[in-house]
Amino acid sequence: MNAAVDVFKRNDFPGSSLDALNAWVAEVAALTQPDDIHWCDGSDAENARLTKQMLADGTLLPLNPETHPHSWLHRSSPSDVARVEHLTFVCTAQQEDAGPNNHWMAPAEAHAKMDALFAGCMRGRTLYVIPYCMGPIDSPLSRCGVEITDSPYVVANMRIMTRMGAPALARIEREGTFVKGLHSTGELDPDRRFIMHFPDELTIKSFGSGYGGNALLGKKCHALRIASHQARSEGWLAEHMLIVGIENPQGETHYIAAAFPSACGKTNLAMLIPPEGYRQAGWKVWTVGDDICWMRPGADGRLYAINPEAGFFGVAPGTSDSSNPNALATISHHTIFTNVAVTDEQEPWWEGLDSRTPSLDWQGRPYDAANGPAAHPNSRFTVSARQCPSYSAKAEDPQGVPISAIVFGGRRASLVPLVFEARDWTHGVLVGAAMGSETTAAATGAVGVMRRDPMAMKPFCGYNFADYFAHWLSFDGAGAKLPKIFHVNWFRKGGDGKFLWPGFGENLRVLEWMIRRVEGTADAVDTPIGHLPRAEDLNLDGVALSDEAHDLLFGFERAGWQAEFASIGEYLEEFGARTPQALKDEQQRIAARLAP
Ligand code: GTP
Ligand code: SPV
Ligand code: MN
Repeated sequence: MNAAVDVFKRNDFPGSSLDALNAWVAEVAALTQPDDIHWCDGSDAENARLTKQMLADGTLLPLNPETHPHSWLHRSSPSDVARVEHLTFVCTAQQEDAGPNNHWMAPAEAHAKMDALFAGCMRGRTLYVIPYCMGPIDSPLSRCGVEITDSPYVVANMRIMTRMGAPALARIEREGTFVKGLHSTGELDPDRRFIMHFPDELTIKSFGSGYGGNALLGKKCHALRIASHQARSEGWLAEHMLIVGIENPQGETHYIAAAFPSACGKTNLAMLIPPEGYRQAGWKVWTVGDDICWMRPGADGRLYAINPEAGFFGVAPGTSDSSNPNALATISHHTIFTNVAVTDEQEPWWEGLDSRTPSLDWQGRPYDAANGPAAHPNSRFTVSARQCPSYSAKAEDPQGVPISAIVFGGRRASLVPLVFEARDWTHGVLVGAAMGSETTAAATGAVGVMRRDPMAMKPFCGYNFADYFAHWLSFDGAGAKLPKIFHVNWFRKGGDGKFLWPGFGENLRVLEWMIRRVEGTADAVDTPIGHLPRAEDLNLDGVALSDEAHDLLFGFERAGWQAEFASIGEYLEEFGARTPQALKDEQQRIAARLAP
């Protein structure tokens, strides 16, 4: 057993949560039979040791140290490259509490199934104990967890993505509660792979995958599925949202939280660089978070948000000096790349980066266009948020940032205009609940299929969506000063199949309109689906839009929306009597207004 065990084993605090932690570690070790146990302290020395070991055994491959210092490439198993929604379960006592939006298994059955997989699985391996904190260490909004894993790659990623190690352990000792996450890569066999959540026990068991959201348990498993469940009973929200601060030339900053489904633009919007004219005028953009947002009402009635993560696990393809220069600067050193291609000069490469041709594809084969893209479409970078040039000092503020606007959005090739504003909170919750988007490579399965993805939480809500919608509605109480709610669509296509809106940095033009709506200084037209800007209500200086683009981005298509609202009504029915009446009423009110 590792000497570090004794450093942290604190049996001299009987009844403290470290007692519970020690007992759990001992129980897991008895089940999984590791050769060694290592308690992670999060130190540089520990990270250097693990990196050396992973470089020696091929888990990590070196990249060009001149162009990408302290950066490594990891190639995952080709059958383990994305989240697996069909193998992800929420195990509540009653199936109805998980809802039709989740796969469900009875807790006893799920534990038995998982414990059989975990039995003896760490023989010949080291068991790593990773204490971590989601959110700033000293924030009342933060929550701690401990992940046990046999993957050093997971340790290295969790060190970047969370506040990991000794300070988290100290908070766990103080607080007495933590989320238990047990993970093993197993044999990486898709037929022996499950991601199980036990929200009532604050427990996660994940077996058979080493990839992203399946294996870095602080992220989707803890900070969304378990946390959403906790948030419901404790009166807050755990959301799949970026948080960005927009500073106007007067030096005032509005914070915006935006929920887009996986691979639909959160990282990009969180780091956007203002268009030239905006930069000259003095606009600035501050990144608080790119994937997850925990919010709760403050004493003044406003919603305050923290980013529970400390790093970015971002999509590589499409990241370039023109689309997202901040991301490119962020990942120029101390970055782990997963499933990207490499050039002759050992530099990481992906589609959309530049015009070079890579030498090896994501599987390490000589690049051949006949094999498909060089980088996997869901290839990613893991990097500390502190390396981001636009990282906001407020991201470390224990109180969080006040949210002025909430934005929902998806990939919609047709119908949905560039932006519209909900009339009030209830309408906004319906806009979120009715969100639709085309599926992406972030999860295994078909790509480009339109599905409902309420609040971008379809794969991540740890309980019945009907109860989740009711929870959202419940924030509209006495004294609440809630953000305005908007919907955007950066992905509307024209007759030629091309995107009509330039997107990326130009999205600031839409955010400015939202902020001016919040301040009461911008116009809009009332339509049945909400308040729509006319093209002249946005600053479009320097943007060349065709007549078709004008019509489709700012237009309202009554017939199409009638069909959309019929489909939204059917969707709400899927949750039966549990769907909040206020939401059904709102859907019917709008459907009636849409009637010819
Ligand atoms: P997850 O990390 O999976 O949750 O994804 P995300 O929501 O952070 O998405 P991300 O910002 O990484 O963008 C995903 C893909 O969408 C990339 O290929 C981007 O280039 C592309 N994208 C992002 N923003 C825009 C935009 O404004 N317009 C267009 N056309 N594409 C965009
Ligand atoms: C997503 O799919 O929404 C991600 C990547 O952010 S993962 O961590 O794999 O969930
Ligand atoms: Mn995500």
